[in-house]
Amino acid sequence: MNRQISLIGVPMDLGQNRRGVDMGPSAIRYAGVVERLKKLNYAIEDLGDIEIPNPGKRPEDKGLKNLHEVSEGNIRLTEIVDETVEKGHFPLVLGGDHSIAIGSLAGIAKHAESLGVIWYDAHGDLNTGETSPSGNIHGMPLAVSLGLGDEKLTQIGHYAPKIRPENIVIVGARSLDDGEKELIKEKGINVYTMHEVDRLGMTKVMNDTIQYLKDRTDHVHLSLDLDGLDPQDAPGVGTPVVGGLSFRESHLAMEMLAEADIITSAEFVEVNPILDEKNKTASVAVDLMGSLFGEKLL
Ligand code: 6HN
Ligand code: MN
Ligand code: MN
Ligand code: MN
Repeated sequence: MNRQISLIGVPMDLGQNRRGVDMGPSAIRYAGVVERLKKLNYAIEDLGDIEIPNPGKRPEDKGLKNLHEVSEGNIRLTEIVDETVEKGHFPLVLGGDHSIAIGSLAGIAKHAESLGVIWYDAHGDLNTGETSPSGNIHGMPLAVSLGLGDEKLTQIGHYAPKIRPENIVIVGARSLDDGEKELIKEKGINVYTMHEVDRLGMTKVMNDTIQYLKDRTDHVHLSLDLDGLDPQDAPGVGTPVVGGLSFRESHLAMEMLAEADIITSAEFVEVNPILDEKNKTASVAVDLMGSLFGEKLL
C-alpha cells in the first residue's frame, strides 16, 4: 500500500435533496480519521476541504439539479486528485454526496491504462437525465464516468469515458431504477446485488471481485457509499435502503482488499451527520478505513 495519503474533503450537498451531507468531511475528521491512519504508520497530508459553489437560482438545466455547481465543484476535485496522484500520494476523498465520484474518477483515470472501480452502494448510480426519477446528480456518477449524460459532467477533464463498463464491480445493490437495470444488462456491468451476497457470502464475492480486477486493471478505485451498509449500522445517510450489508461484512470486505493490496484510491461518501445518531456513521466510515489500510484485530 502507498504509505502517503492525501485527505481531500469535499463538502458537496448539491447532488441530492437532503441538507447536511456537506458536513460529512468534518464528521469524518471528528471521528478521528487522521489519528487512525497515523497509527498505522501512514504519512497523512490533510488538504482540507475544496470550495463548493453556492447553489444558483437559475432554472434546472434539463432536469439535472444544480448542474452548473456540481460540475464546477467536480472540476476542482478533478484537479486536486490529479495533482495528488501525480505526486505519488494515495487520494482519500471524504464526501459529500456521491456526485463527487465524477471528479475523483476524472482525476484518477488519466493515470491508469485500465482503471477498475468497486462501487460499494445500495444503488447503481447509473442514471442519466433521461432515466433519473429524481434529477439528483448523486444518482448518476457511474453513468457519467461511462460517458453517458450531460457534457458538463462527462467532459470534465476534457476526455470521456473514464472507465470501461467491464471494469466496474457493484457490490450491495438493492435499489435499482428501471433505466439502470437496462444499462447494466446492455453494458454487461458486474453486479453483486444483496441476493448474490446472501447466496455466495462476502468472502466469495470479494475473492471473485479481487481476482477479476487483478487480471484486467492496473488501478482500482474504491467508491464506498455508506448507504451500502444497512441503515442499522449506518443511519446517517440521505437515501437509506433496508436489507443492506452489515458492519461485519463490510469489515471483511475491507480486510480482504487490504490483504490483496489492490486499492490505489478511495472515497467514502454520503455521511450526513444531521441524520446520524451520535456520529455513528462517520465512525463506521473511519473504522472501515482502518481495515482498508491494514488494521488487524490481532
Ligand atoms: N446515492 N436511484 C435514485 C436516484 O435518485 O437516482 C437514488 C440515488 C441515490 C444515489 O445514494 O449515491
Ligand atoms: Mn450546503
Ligand atoms: Mn451512491
Ligand atoms: Mn447509495
